[in-house]
Amino acid sequence: MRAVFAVAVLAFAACTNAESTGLNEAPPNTDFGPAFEGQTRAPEAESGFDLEVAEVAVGLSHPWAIAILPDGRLLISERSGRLRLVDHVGAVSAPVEGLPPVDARDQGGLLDVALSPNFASDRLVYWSYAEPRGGENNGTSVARGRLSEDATRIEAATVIFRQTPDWRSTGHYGGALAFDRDGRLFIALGERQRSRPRRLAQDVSTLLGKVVRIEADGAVAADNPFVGQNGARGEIWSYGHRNPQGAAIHPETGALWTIEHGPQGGDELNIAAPGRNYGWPIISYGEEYGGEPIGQGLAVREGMEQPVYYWDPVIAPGDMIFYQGDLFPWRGDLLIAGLRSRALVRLRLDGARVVGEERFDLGARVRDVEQAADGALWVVTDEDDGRLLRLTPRR
Ligand SMILES: [Ca+2]
Repeated sequence: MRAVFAVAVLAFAACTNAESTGLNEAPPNTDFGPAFEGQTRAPEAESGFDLEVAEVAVGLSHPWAIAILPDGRLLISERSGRLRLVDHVGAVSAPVEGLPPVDARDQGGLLDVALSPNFASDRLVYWSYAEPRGGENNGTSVARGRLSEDATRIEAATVIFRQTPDWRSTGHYGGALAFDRDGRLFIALGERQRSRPRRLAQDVSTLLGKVVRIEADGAVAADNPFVGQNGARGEIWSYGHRNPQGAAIHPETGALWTIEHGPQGGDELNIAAPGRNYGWPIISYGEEYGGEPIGQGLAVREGMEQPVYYWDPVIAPGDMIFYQGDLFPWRGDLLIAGLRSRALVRLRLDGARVVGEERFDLGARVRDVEQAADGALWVVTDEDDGRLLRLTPRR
């Protein structure tokens, strides 16, 4: 079955080449130095090959996320609010029915999609989205529902989580979803971009600029760090985040790694540990878009966590995975969808340290990356005429 899949894709798809390019040598926007060696600008890690890029599907409207079904078909969210099923030859389905309305303006819409860890038996699909909350207000919400046997509709869609407070903003929703090994769901949440709500990333009585952790049915996970603390929300796992659109569970440690957009400079890779403060908007390796400092212009403060790695200039990260296949010689590496960098970004890791970086130029904003069962990579491009690409090593 898998071999047929590969042959069919190669027979139907137009193939091009994506080169391994050098790193961005442009000067940083800020004068900050790293807090430890290797925290930024790791040496280039050259794989020694380019990527074969097969264009498997086109015509997707700003696709955001890919979830791979057990049979190899793909569920793909479009920011405009539609969920599509894409089959093994790239045929795109009519929109899957049964999703609640989304507020599809600017950065908002239908965002991440994740399958239940028990999907083979419960067929539950989880998705994050910008939920209209009345007037011009909205907020990031997560719903789940059962994918019908014929995969044409979501049955019994239920909202299991709502970020509060609502805000009148169309930016910084975050939205990344990741199930931990115990079947609990992490949701990474942005701080809604405007100057007032962004300060609330430091306020644990709100859910702006947080990573939260809930049971699969939406209940607060009882062992969360702020459970039982007066004035704090029990959903919170970690805080001080800006706009995290990527999350992945480390395959060996089980820890949650997140990646978030910085301002001008200051994209961050973090290991999100329970109860910890990741600093935004008190510390950052970036600056305001006009060049002014963020707050007091600090990158380090006691009691606030340092990123594992940061970028200045930014790559603008979408989602990411830890590569676990054999098709590429990259087992354990982090593969990151690069939006502004228009690249697949690879980080070579040594434990919790980044020891090398490589970029493959895909010539378009890359929103999501997933690993197929055969080790090939699926990516989607954030375009009006968004594309589903299958990447393999070109040797
Ligand atoms: Ca931070």
